[in-house]
Amino acid sequence: MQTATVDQAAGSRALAASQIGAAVEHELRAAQFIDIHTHLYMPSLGPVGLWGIDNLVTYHYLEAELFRSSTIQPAAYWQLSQREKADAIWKALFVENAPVSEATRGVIAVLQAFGLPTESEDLREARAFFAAQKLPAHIRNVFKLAGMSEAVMTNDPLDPAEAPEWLKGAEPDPLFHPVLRLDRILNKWADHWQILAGQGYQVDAQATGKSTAEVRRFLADWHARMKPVYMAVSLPDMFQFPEDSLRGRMLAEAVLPACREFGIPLSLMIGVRYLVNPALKLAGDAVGKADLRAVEYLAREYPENRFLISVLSRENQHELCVYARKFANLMPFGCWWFLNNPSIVEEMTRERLEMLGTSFIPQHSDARILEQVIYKWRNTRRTVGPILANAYRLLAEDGRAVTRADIQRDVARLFRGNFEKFTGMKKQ
Ligand code: FIX
Ligand code: ZN
Repeated sequence: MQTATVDQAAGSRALAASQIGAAVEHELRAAQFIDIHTHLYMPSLGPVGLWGIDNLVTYHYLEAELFRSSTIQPAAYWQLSQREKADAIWKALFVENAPVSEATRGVIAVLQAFGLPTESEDLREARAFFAAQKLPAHIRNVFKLAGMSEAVMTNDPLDPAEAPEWLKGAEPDPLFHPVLRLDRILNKWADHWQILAGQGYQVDAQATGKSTAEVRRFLADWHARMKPVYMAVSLPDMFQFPEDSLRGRMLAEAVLPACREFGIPLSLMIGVRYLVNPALKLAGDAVGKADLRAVEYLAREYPENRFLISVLSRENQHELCVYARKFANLMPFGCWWFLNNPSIVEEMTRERLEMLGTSFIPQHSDARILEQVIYKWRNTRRTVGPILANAYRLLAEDGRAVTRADIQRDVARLFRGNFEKFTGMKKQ
């Protein structure tokens, strides 16, 4: 019989309680994660992808924080060039104040990762460094620093900047997975139905007649073009389903059947209160507690569909865990947006582990700028590590030996396997 390698022997040996923390840290660091929801783009989609220091510093999270620490008003800010915006944010949030918020500290972590100064009065040196980077090699380096193998994109077939790149025939990229994003159809039909009509789909303003069938044909055409790993939509806190509305009919008659036909999940990100402060533009959205009975109905009445679910309100998290215990076709994922702070990530990850074991997806980065994945995944490992270690220590205390092989398998399931199986990227 083939003798077990030293690794296998070591991996199958019971860990002492004092060894568990370091073992978890090691396995989290060694694992290559899949980042299951980002706003990053493969380079073959052209200049839509954001990267570099000026984009990092003008991230909408930081724009919101700027207006609390500077006298500049949004109207005046939006008149500035991007460099002037970045200089204003750097001065207010990084020079005049300590960058202790999650999003400001993240920029510091990125600068540190590239060996750049983190206490400069200006961005001159950082700008020179990023200007010297060649994107494809830079992407590979950033993913390596972040400990991730692939990023899942957000691809909008009605985005005037992105859609033409797909129609030209954007080259697939093994580091990126497409997602068919549906917000303009499901939430902004009035502003977009004429684009579909202009492309030959027989749709109208009220989505009557053949409209939902034609939207399904539109989805089929873009599924063939993009080959998305799932379809996705962001939904308001007031989202209801079933609902006698245009969105309700589009979901029931076009989107859900299409996802079943193509064997891919539908990602529902629920709980946004859009533009509560329109003056802040992309930074103007807020959060509202949703009625998750819509998720309950979808999971129960559409058992052939699979749903990736992320909810934005901290108050919805526990009930989402309960629903995930009732319905295996629900996959809770991530600590989304205003939740992606260690104090809340800790609470959410602990309750998910306690109620779901390792059958959920702990995190996604939601990165909009390439280099953000470096700090967002460093923070996830930093926060989730001790929580996982505690769970294993309790298990050992209660009588079941924990091995490094256990930890390696569980980390792979949490940060890759659950997603690969739920989307069908990897057969069950
Ligand atoms: O709908 C979404 O994909 C949200 O994540 C974004 O719209 C949001 O602005 C964001 O980037 C949050 O992190
Ligand atoms: Zn997002």
